[in-house]
Amino acid sequence: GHRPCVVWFTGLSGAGKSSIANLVEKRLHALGVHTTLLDGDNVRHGLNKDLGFTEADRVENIRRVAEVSHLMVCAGLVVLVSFISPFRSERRMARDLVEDGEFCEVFVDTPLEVAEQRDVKGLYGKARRGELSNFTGIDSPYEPPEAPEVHIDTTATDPEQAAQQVVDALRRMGIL
Ligand code: GGZ
Repeated sequence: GHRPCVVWFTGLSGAGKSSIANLVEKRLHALGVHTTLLDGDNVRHGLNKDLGFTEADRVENIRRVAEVSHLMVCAGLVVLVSFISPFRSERRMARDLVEDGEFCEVFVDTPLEVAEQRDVKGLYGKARRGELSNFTGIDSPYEPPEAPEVHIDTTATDPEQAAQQVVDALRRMGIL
């Protein structure tokens, strides 16, 4: 058996949060763990489709995601959450909604230069050209976690190794 928890991935656009979260989910399924994954793709097109990328909208985006995560933890799931979630105060709020030891913050640490260099979706280019405003790292802030349960340096760790680090942390925490 396993205990429910929130695994909260934070990092810049293009840092690799969703890739790692998907690999963690695969590993958890292989262990028979019931999971759910919340990310921009399934939340910003539905529940949060009224929200954009101003500071107020990001705060509300994360507040709703934190509340949904809480509900899903109460239903017994391991909830994988993958959003930039740029502000410490909202990540703190998400943590405080669940019991002690039920929140695993994963900092997917990719330097801005590296994410911008990759620019998989061309969004950094648009932001630099002024075609997209309030872009995280360009003209909107990102506050790195001070004491995450897992800190992944993606310049030195491939996604499979990163996923293993998260699973190891869940073991240490007594979730698995
Ligand atoms: C940051 C933006 C923006 C702006 C669109 N700033 O790399 P992606 O495309 O797939 O992930 C980014 C995603 C960020 O949404 P989140 O809900 O995770 O953000 S937050 O937690 O701050 O609310 C990016 C895309 O949306 N995107 N415009 N201006 N990312």
